Amino acid sequence: MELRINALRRRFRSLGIANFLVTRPSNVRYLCGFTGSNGILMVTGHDAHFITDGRYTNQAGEQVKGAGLFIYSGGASVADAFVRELKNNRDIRFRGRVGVESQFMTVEFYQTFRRAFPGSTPVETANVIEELAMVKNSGEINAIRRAVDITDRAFESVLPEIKPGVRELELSAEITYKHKRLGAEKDAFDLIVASGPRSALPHGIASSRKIRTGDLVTFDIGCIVDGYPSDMTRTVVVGKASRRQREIYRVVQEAQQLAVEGVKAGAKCAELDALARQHITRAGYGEQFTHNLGHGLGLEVHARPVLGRQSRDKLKAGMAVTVEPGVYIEGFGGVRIEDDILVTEDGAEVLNRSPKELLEL
Ligand SMILES: [Mn+2]
Repeated sequence: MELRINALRRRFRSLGIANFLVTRPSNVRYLCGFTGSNGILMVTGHDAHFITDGRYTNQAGEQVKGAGLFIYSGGASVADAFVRELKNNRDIRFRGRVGVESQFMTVEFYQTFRRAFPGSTPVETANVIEELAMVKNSGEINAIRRAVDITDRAFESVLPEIKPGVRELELSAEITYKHKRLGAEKDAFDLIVASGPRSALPHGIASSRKIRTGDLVTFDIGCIVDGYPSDMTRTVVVGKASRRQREIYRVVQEAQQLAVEGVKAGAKCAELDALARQHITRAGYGEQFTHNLGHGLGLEVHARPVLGRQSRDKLKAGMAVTVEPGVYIEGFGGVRIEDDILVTEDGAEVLNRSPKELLEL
């Protein structure tokens, strides 16, 4: 944790910032280890201070590393408590420009801070910690590997259950159950099980729709181990695939493979997106690939780097990313295939083992 706080300090100093106020929960966790829902971290030029409320006294004592601990009680907001602590506590010395996470600080907090410290200037920043967190250490990579393995096994175990008459929610419940039985903390997000025409919804969270013969069914599933996610998508056909289903599946699978083969340290994320997108566009489905190619995996499921057309990110060894092209045709259905991939010095390691050939169940 000290290493991470030091890295942040070097980074914000290079931006001409004297202190940094961390309000995004996953960034607080990344820097000091706290997993609760209410807590903020102030990193100054020479130390760090964590503040949370009385519900988390024990938890913060056990988890927080590398920062002084302040617990407040009563109904005050964390912003009020924080300002009070800064003003009253002589151990905390801070002055000058304070970096804030502009996407993750409430207006209330911002205003409270400005009123309390009119001489201090909040500096709006974005993605400072998210960029420090892109390259994973071995512990983080291990957690991702375990999450991916659990999701692979959960998917394998649900395959025999995919039959006409079964509801999407029953299948997602089975996967959730398997995730937890196999050692995950929880699902990484609301699981997507999207069948028939619903498979054309890129984020079709499982519904009460019953599976029918001839349906495409998209599973976008993932779990959390030690805070880190898996995130995998597979699309299957119930019964025999039609020519059109087969054709779309082939295009998406080829596009996915092209992009996966391009993953290596130094690759430009925008160019990886282009590899897949050009293939899909040549096949006539470019307009139906309506999202980015993929994203980094971290304490947030959708983390940096961004694998998309506008991205300026470049891959480095130790990053974990998804590659997940899709084609979605309204009223007909859609196909998406997604793997989790570890970027290595000389290429990439696809972590998922689930089959990618078209499964006709
Ligand atoms: Mn994903």
